[in-house]
Amino acid sequence: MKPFIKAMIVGLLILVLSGCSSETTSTESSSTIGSGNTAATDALVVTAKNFQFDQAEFHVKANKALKVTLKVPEGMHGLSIPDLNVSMMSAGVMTVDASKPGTYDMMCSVPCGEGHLIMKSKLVVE
Ligand SMILES: [Cu+2]
Repeated sequence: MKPFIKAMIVGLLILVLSGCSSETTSTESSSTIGSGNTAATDALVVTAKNFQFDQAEFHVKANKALKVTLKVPEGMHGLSIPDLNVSMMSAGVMTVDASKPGTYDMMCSVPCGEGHLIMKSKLVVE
């Protein structure tokens, strides 16, 4: 009886684990929002959470008056893009001159906790 129960538990575990991993792969493919979403947009919308931005790479079209929106649904975060003079200490909207194509560093500007130093993304101005 005991080995049978053991086998059932192992079987269940395998079912649960494989269920989990297939879920992970499906969320992974859909959360390729990260670097997969490379279509350049007219405005920059960034969501900051503990402890990452919603995309590893943001793509925008070169724009003399680029609207930058920062959303902070979780924690305390800011957004800094030094080369574009973006400095936001909390959620908000600002307009910046992003007329020069290039790749810009983005980082969190608020010491938000243990993950602060890894809160980095890239902004690609096309
Ligand atoms: Cu931070």
